[in-house]
Amino acid sequence: MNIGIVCYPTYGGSGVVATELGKSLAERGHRIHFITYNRPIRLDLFSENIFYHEVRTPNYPLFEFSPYESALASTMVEVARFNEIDLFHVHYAIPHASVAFLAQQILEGYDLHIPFITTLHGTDITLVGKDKSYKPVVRFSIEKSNGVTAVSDFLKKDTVKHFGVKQDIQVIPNFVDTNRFRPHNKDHFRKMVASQGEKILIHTSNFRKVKRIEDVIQVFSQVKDKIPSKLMMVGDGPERGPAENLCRELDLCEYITFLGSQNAVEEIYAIGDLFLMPSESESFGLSALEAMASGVPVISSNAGGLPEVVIDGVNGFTSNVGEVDKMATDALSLLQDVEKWTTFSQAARQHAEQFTRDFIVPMYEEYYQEILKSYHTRQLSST
Ligand code: GMT
Repeated sequence: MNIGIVCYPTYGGSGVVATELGKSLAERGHRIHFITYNRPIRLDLFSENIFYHEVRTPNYPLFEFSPYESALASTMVEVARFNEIDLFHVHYAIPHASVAFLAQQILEGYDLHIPFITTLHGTDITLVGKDKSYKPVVRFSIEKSNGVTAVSDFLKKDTVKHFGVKQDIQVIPNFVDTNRFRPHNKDHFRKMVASQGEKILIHTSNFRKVKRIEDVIQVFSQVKDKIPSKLMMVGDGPERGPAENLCRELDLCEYITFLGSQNAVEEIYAIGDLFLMPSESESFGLSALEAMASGVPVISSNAGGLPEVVIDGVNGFTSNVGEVDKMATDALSLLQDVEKWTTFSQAARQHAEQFTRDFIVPMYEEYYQEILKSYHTRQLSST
């Protein structure tokens, strides 16, 4: 199949999922055309089945904002016309779903009939999508999508509740490459980070308000008061500056390392003892899943779809948003009890195996076939 994938190429979870999906589909013999405004961050390999088309948004003094939507729709049209695209798969509804609809309409004029599938990832529904500045377009473009998937049951329910869409939304959870993310002994690296045998706590995100970075530091502060420990902060974003300030105020700089955005996150998870994710809202929590596949138990909030990934009292602990004291107590209960930690670590890996790439990617392939079939059947009956 020739598939056009549209996504944000940055460090956000939706771009990671889209890129990993495209890479897996290419390995399975499909020809994948990524259409993005930069090379996707995890698109780090050469493959005869992978093509990358950059969306260029030429500027003009009249534009306060470059018209990304028009440039993207035009690129999708060009890619479809000359590469025999069978289907578009767009990730993150805003603005990719409405742009896909526009591209589809333009392509009809060339007698090309190409369905598109929209994958909802989280903030496109739970945060940004609900804003009245975007809501009518988000609802319209979901309804116009030929297929819609959501990364968790929670997200599906939230979409139906807030947008009242009648469409059948297929839940296809996020996935992890369990060969790449796995528990392994990295003693030398561990000693570099924690030379005195300190426990290592990890947080990864795009440092947005919704991630509650302050809670990460407050939980760590309480843990560090009780046992020698270090915190590794991976990623970057608007909340990094305020987080670094808080570390200075709490006199914790010596114990916390801000690593910035990293590609080889599996190396970091492999030396972790706990992963912290106290998010205000989280449709799935892909980085929690990657940590779990590496055998790292998770301390998280119970927001959104997180309880579908982190099973409270089994492979980690969940708490209400903002319950910093409880999160710290739960963290200590694992870090101070080797036997309990080992049980949780094994359970984390086991649970992550249910979301393995080889199991989830075929679900997308089946869904593509289903949508192609129903779309073309409808096309035929309308002519
Ligand atoms: O806010 C982010 O974490 C980025 C955002 C994105 O779309 O790039 O992530 C969302 O999609 C991820 C992949 O499906 C999910 O794992 C994250 O839970 C989700 N983020 C939120 O819901 C806040």
